Amino acid sequence: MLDSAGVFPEGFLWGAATAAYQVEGAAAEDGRCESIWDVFSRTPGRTVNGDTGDVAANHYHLLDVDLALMTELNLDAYRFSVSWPRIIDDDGAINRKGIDFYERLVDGLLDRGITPFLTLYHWDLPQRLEDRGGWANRDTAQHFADYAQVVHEALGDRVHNWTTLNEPYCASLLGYGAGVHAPGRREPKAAAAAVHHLLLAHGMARSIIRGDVGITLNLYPVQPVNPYDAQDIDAARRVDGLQNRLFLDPVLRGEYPADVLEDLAPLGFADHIRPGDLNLIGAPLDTLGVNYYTGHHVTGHVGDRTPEWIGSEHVHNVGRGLPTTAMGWEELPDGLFTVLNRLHDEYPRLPIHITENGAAYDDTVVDGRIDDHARRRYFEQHLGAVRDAIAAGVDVRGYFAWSLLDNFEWAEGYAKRFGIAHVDFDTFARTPKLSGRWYATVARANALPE
Ligand code: IFM
Repeated sequence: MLDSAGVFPEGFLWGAATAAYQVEGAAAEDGRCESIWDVFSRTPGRTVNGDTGDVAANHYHLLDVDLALMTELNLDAYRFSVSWPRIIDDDGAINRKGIDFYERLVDGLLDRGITPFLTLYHWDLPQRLEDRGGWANRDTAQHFADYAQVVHEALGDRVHNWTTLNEPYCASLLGYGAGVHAPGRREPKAAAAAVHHLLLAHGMARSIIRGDVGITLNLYPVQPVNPYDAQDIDAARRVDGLQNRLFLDPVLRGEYPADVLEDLAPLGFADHIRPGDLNLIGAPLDTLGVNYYTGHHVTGHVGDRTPEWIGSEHVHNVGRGLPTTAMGWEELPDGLFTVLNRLHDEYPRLPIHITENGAAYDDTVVDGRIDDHARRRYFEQHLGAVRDAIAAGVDVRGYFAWSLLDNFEWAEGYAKRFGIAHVDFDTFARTPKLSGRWYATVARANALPE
């Protein structure tokens, strides 16, 4: 519990997060093979300016610089993802050089007293597996479990905190349904299959890994535009179903929500579920990772209502006149409190880590400084919501700012900057922004300023 207004519980972890494809670069070095994001981003028209993660923030070559940056920012913990295509080569063999990189990273963190939080899958599926159907193919779950075992054998003696998947919603529905993320497929049936196979992969990996194991979900409060309008109410139910409950319920309760199963029936969703799957998927976890950015305020008066609706843009947001970030996402700090309280009230309770929270803004560099007051305010407001949730009894153990560095923001390329440290993409110089320096003081004090 909190002892005074702005103070966080003792031992609360202050971290920052990145993901392999977004920061590492070195896409064709040391035996790394192609991922779906290499292929997708090189396909004309898929990313803003045709940007790719080939070089990204050059983190692979600037590891020591970035470790020093973490120390400068007073981080207790660093959340990163392992690149599957660096670990297993196209012949299915273990790539020692890929493992070496993560050993250097983990050892460097431990030497500095920074706790590693390792995510096994942050969207960079090896392209060779996509060529065999990707996440729409059940076999991919077994391949993931085999890869998880390799990483666990290499790093399990030093890494205690494990996340199986990051945001399976995006990997399945945005990648295979809406087609705006890799592999860029617009196949609602494949998207439905991908949901289950990703969750199965989570369950299989969970049964292998020892330590503190969790999954990271991107969660949203969802409200109907008109709470008295049946179509808006149903849209809110469906969006909440797809974004939140389709992932929370199997993982935390061992069952899919009945209404979502019904919505997805025309896509043959249930045909993918085999006996025993939900026992694996619903095996108890040690923590839940929550990524939070914004909320949804939805209408049911526009959009596709055919059985294939999950393949289209299925969230029809209506602005509430709130400030928005450069992504066009409404700033809704109270929504983080709502999400955390909902977890506390409606699901079996377990420790929670906020594994991502942050915002893109159009930063400007003036005399070498990036005075990103809007981002600082965003962090302050959202951390206030976390603190309020803890005061209300929710067991939140840590918070990871997204992101440590400006990086490759997927389909948005380098046009959107989320870093608490600025990256000059010509020189790769890192400069802590005002928000980063502020975050460092909060981390050191374990408290928000009065
Ligand atoms: O950059 C992404 C991250 O990879 C996953 N969560 C949301 C972030 C901002 O869009």
